[in-house]
Amino acid sequence: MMSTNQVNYLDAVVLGAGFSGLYMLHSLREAGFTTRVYEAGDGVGGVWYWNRYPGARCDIESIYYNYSFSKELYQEWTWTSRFPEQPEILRYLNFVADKFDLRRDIQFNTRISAVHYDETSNRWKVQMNDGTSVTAKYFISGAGCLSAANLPKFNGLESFKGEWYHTGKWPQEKVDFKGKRVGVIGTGSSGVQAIPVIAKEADHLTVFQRTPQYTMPARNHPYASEFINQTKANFNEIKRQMRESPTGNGIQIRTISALSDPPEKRHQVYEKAWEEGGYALTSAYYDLFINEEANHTAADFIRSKIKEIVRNPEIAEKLLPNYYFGTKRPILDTDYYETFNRENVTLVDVKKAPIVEITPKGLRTKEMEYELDILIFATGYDGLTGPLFKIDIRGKDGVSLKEKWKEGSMVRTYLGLATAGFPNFFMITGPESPSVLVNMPTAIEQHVEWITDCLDYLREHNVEIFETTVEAEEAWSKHCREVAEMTLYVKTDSWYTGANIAGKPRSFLIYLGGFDTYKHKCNEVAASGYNGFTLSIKDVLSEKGSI
Ligand code: NA7
Repeated sequence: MMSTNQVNYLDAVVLGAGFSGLYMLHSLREAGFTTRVYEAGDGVGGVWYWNRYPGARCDIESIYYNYSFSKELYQEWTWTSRFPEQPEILRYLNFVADKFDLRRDIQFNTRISAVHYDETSNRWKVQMNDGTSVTAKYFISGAGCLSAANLPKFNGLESFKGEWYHTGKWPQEKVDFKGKRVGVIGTGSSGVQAIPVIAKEADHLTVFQRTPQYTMPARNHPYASEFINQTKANFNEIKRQMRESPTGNGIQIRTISALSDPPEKRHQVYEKAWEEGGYALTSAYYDLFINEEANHTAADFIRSKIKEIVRNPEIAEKLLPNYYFGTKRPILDTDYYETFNRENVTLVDVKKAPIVEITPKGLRTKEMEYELDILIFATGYDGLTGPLFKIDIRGKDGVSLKEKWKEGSMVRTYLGLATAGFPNFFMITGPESPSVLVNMPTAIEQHVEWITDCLDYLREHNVEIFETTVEAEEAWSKHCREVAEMTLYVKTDSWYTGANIAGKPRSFLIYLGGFDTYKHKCNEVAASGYNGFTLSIKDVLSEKGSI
């Protein structure tokens, strides 16, 4: 049941009812904080509520892509297959909401539009789009990393007579492709997942590809009941793998270099990984994303697979990627390259002949016009900072987060959890935390638990204002950039670097030092009594250590 009763004051306001918001609510409520979640959608799920496009599924194995905080929950829920589809993940999150009776403290259909810090009362004033507002001591963002859809500016879109959709804002009703001429712009994870499914149903599918991608077979399969039983019996070990590994998802990265194996042996390793499916190939050698030569070996292998699978050599050629493998998110697919062997699928290279405009009848590139009934934008997201910038968040002196982080790509956070000038504000999986490059539910649980422990500490020590210092965030941001510079990730334009959004300053906003290392650092900070933060009791500002 949806909660609508108006409240005036809360200990904590949480934005969003996805993986982050649901656990944050549960955790804070258990710790005795009055908490409410505000959610724009009419149900729980966050990114899994909005991403309903055909073929949408997770690229992390389901037995790891879930919460590990409750053994009972893990025993009660049963995944049906290796890589869960969107409806199943959404059912899981609804199950969680019901099990922990979360809905009574979630206000749906309510978008938070502005959040302003009032320095006289040391409280956040949270403004909703329906005109109501609430005051809270803490503001916690569970906005996620990929929730601000990117719809690039295409001239003439408003003139299009057909239907059009963005994969990140898919309608609840089924979109019928039967007998239709469909166009898909974009071949990232969303496009690659949707294309094979739509191709089977549509009369004709035209794929507008700007950058060919590396994608690997997911090899999804239903789980046998013995496997599920064994997994549930091994809960403690699964939890340990999630919470204590560099990736947070049980994937073991082999500790040898791709260059230490002779070519035939390496080929066998890659073949085996290709057959195993999932991210086995990305973890075949430890240096694939830090050594150019090592990277080339994996890239060459995938290119050879594309040429093997795609029968028409001209089409295969167009599908060959030529950036560093893995530096745009590596994709898992089901029959993606095979789809280009179908008679009803056309691949258009829009790097060679760019899109000029959307017309009433379809889409015109520099070369020709394509007539379409349905146009799908699989054009991605304004990642990491985009979800936060959708809200007018203002800290001390009325400075907005957007203003603070705008100048010369000056995103600065301490541990991706907090930013100076914004007291009592926490970001779950914020910029400069490991977030999207580890298993998201694991990253989320770690942040939620750290924040809950922190609030508990602040309550116990009568702390009114908790704020990171400029020095701490400068040092952390510098460290993040230095780690990123040691990798190949920074050499490619991608949503990781912000390069996919026109005018967005380029910087790498994900901590690449590994989840285990990161968690250790966060724990150290907490154990020190929050080194790097200023804690103020009532009106007396005191550096850490003086409380
Ligand atoms: P992505 O991975 O950002 O992919 C977006 C795709 O759209 C990509 O192929 C882009 O080409 C293409 N694109 C974007 N703008 C344009 C324009 N103007 N013209 C033509 N093509 C364009 O988003 P996804 O939704 O697929 O995946 C996002 C994440 O969700 C994914 O990484 C997983 O973590 C889950 P480009 O490569 O920029 O040339």
